[in-house]
Amino acid sequence: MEKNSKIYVAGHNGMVGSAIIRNLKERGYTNIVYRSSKELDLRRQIEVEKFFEDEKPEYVYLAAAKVGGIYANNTYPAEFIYDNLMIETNIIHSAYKNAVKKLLFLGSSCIYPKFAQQPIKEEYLLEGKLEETNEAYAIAKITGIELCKFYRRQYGCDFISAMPTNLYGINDNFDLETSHVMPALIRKFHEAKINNEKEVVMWGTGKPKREFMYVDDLADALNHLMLNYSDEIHVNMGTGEDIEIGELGKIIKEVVGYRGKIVNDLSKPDGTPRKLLDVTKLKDTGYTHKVELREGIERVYEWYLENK
Ligand code: GFB
Repeated sequence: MEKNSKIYVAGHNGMVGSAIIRNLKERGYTNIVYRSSKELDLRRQIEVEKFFEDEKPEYVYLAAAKVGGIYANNTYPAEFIYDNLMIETNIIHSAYKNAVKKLLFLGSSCIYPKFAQQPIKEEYLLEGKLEETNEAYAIAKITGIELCKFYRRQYGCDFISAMPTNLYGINDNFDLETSHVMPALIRKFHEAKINNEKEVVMWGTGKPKREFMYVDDLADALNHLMLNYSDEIHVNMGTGEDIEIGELGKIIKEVVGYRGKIVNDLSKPDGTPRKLLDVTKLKDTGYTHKVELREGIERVYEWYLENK
């Protein structure tokens, strides 16, 4: 990938897409194209085909997706499977048709079986039943991996896939219904502090464990992969460390400076008990994460205060 190669970042307004663009610019890439979802509806084949024919990007980052936390995944499964399947299929097929030199597809650690052995190696894909709350999203993301694999096998396309763990960072979605746990808790603790509320409600038992990666670390790792990896097996992206959700709540509470109580809403689902990724493959390419959890939370809270 040359500094003036034409690079298309699909999903540039999202948390991940915007971090990829920041990292590409830091690395000196100058020819980046993108379209907002208003300008280009990636679910519409005809629009995607026209975009690729007109723009002829050489490199593609497929970071566009319908994403959300446990409640959104569980409540809108038809939207999660339809939108993601259409986006992936349209972009991957158009990338093949227009001779894209390399494409990087982004999935999620929820593709693995609910009770996968920990830490989860890439090879454990499709070895067991999925977690029910995000089955629709997981099926769509597994299909994306398989599309890249089979386009590589049949047509020789250099399409690779990365499976990030739970991500957090600036430009996240802070809507309490559709967001992931990290932005939800930052907002809840902050609002409780400002309004002198006695307690903050956390969903579920607080016992599930999650691994969190700061989005700028992910973006750096993705660009590292784009330059150093070419194979049909997808690559796990994470830090190799996880934490109980209850413990995460305590750290966010401290960072925000909230002094009240935490209570658990047991009517809300826990989701998968644990999904710690085995990141040996990523480390073997020479990459390790830089931002530790507490520092990352402090950065996001600072950003939230300035941008909420
Ligand atoms: O981040 P989260 O929504 O997604 O929830 P998943 C993680 C854990 O935090 C769950 C708990 O056990 C939640 O019950 N939690 C506690 C909360 N309080 C809250 C809260 O206020 N809001 C939220 N959202 N959670 C998603 C998948 O799973 O993660 C997606 O549904 C995707 O498909 C994504 O894989 C990375 O980690 O459970």
